Amino acid sequence: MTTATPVSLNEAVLNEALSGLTATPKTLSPWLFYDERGSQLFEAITELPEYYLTRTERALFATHADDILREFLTPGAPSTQVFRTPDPFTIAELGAGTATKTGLLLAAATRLQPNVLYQPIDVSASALEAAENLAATLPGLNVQPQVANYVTDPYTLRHPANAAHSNGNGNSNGNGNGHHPGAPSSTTVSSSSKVGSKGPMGPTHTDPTPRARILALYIGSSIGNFSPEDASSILRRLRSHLQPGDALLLGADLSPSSHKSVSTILAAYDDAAGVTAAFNLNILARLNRDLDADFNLDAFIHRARWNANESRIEMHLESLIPQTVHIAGQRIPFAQFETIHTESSYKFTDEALTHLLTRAGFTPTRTFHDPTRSFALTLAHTL
Ligand code: AVJ
Repeated sequence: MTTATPVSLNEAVLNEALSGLTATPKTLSPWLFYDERGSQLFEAITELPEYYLTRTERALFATHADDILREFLTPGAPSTQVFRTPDPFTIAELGAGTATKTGLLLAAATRLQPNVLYQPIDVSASALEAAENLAATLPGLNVQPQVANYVTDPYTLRHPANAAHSNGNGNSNGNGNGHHPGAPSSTTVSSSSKVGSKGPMGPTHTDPTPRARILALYIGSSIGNFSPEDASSILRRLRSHLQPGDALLLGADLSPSSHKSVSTILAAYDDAAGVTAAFNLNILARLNRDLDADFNLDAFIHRARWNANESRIEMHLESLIPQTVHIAGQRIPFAQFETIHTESSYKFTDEALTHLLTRAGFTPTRTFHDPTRSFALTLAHTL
């Protein structure tokens, strides 16, 4: 339940600030954005007219929740078939936060299977409380949160017990309420059950033993904050927790195209109301608060740039004047126009996503796009 690093949070903030600000060029890591104030500002960003990412991804869940689950459980099955599954399954989520978008998928999951385990993983315990409240609104959903940083801490993904097996008639019998997916079910079905090769479960489901599986969610374009190398290692690490038949749903923001201009993307990181500027500057306010640093917030300005070579938005804080800042007895000199690089948000082509997933040991099976091809939810199986 705790992070693996013994250092206190403030010590981690100090280490990050000193190493980033004494480097050339100066950087600060995006995790520093998310203190209490920063988390509030990020929530406000997701509601901005310019910030299309959250709203677009939510719409994809609203439209395709059933399609996503069908494709996960029965790859290639036609969407016209009535869809029920007797197999208990887990939905795990890296960086779940408050899990507002995930609610749409969880609601669909509990409609087709009374035995769903939801495992949100997040570094913020308070965010996980909100995720846990989903359990209250969705009967039959078992929530097992884990406080962990999925980049640096160990985490576990649990398969529900394979023995648990309802009668395949879906959730109408109500036996799922409060049922623990990890516990064996009282109803078992013989190996001659209809869950075979011809039924609505599709041709791939030939094993007479129900298989409890994991669908891992890594959504919200969180992957975009990491360099290609780090993104690969996060996905490879996730892959090592999964078995054949499990799958990953990756949510990623897409590169500029004929459907989507660079200026649309830039506006999402430089909104008219200045909320993103406040979010970016809050990183300096945080260093003042937590480390007693003396940044003059009026002497820095928010900058968002499109880096075409790297296919990423970069956020910087630019020093308007030559100045010296003090942190924990250290002098940090700034030249006029010098910047601190605070965040990269990578944007992906479908090909880049396929490449990234394939290198990490996943096989993309289906991608869900919004009509403007701004955002992608890619379902990838493990083989
Ligand atoms: C939370 C990483 C997906 O990169 O779009 C929003 C963070 N930064 N506005 C993103 C963010 C500036 C966001 N992610």
